[in-house]
Amino acid sequence: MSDAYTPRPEHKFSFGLWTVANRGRDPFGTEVRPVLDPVDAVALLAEVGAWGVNLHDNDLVPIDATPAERDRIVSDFKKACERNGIVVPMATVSLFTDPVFKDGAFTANDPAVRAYAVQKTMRAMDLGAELGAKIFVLWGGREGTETDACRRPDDAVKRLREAIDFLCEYSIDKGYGYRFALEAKPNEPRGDIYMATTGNYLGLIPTLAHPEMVGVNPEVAHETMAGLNFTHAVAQAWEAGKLFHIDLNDQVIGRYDQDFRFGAANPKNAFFLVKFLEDVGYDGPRHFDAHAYRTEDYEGVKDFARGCMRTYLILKEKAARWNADPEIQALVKEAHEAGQEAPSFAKYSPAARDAVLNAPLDRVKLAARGKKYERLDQLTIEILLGVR
Ligand code: GLT
Ligand code: MN
Ligand code: MN
Repeated sequence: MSDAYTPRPEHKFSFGLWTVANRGRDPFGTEVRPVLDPVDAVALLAEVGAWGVNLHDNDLVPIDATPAERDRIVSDFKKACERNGIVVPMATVSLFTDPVFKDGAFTANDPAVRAYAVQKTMRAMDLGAELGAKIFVLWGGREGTETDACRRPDDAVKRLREAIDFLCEYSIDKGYGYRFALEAKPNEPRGDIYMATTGNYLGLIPTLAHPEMVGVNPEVAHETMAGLNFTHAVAQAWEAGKLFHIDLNDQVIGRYDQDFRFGAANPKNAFFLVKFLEDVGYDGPRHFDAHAYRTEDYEGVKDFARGCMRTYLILKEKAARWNADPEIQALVKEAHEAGQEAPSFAKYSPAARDAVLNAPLDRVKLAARGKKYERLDQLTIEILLGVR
């Protein structure tokens, strides 16, 4: 049965191979689900109604595969995508799993490790291009430290820049047309990761050789782990024209990296996020970088994947309801109205300067005005709880 909450291709819902094929291993326990072959993961995604699948190089091709094995695996996977009507919008590279990256990848102290990381990324870019990906995510999970005795942190920034600049040139050289999306995280698996927040990357990007090719891939859980407001980070990225991709999931502040189903932990935050993305018309993939609870079998994994998309669509409908609610809109309008005659400072001129300097603004009267945000927030909650 299809309803307003049924996922459709135009919603651009995607999942990583590593998300639905996640086997539930954690630092204290082994895998609880059997291996899910990438071909079967594609079929599962089609069954639940997803649009796209994303992958790390080694989610699909084992790190020690021969060229012949690689070609066979890639060809089988391409056929599975075609058969199931699933696209590959984004590709990425694992620069964190193999022991070679224990001291970092692009920022490692050993120049041969850094070169290997760049080489591995170039090959992952070849793979992604072969599958049709136009977005390339770089998540520097190992680019950090347990002890800052190991290197100067500003050297790490320089090494990161050098690698990204080289990879941009490779994309241009090969005509791949990639847009790189950099993903921040404050910690885990390293004690501290250099690029801890989306804001760190927004500061790095203008210093790159090809800033126009590089944006960000903010993740709900990562910004939340840092105790930050995710929607604010997304909004700044959007306003800077840098929201190239997004990782949707959920997370409780102060916990380990939970990667919960979208909206599972904090539906109110998820609501403001969905409302923002829909209000501004973000048209990139809505990628779920999350995984099912360790209690689940593969039927539960389908419940998890369906739940991510359904919650997004429910919140999208709630956002439309919020935007159409006359009482809410009247409160929003009132909150933006000037409390007194307000001179404009949108553009500097001698006249504007004098108007601002001489305006008889009464701060005590302005401060006395209530903003009615209690009422506004309660109405929001009532929409979310389904009584409005
Ligand atoms: C890993 C990480 C994610 C990143 C993925 C891309 S892999 O699962 O936890 O946040 O987006 O490398
Ligand atoms: Mn992620
Ligand atoms: Mn995560």
